[in-house]
Amino acid sequence: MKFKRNVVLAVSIFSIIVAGLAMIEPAGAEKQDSNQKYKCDGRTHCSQMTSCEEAKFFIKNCPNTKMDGNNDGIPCEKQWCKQPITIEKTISVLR
Ligand SMILES: [Ca+2]
Repeated sequence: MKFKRNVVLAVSIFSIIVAGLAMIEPAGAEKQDSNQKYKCDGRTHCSQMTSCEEAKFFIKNCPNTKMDGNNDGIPCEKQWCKQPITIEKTISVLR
């Protein structure tokens, strides 16, 4: 009788551990998802982007993007990834 009770106890402890692990795992998966901020969803144009970062992700990872016309690796220079027209340059012109 006593032995059986121990088995029951062991089984319930085991299932608590399993349940615990099951709870941990989705949390880990969620973390991975948040690393992957963007995903290819068929958008190809700068006007459909919301940031330079997003546009960069798309030209790197997604097919058929039309956001880097001059192929310099920087998408959407006009809308999102504005080249910093440096203050230094402006100053040197003023000088
Ligand atoms: Ca470009």
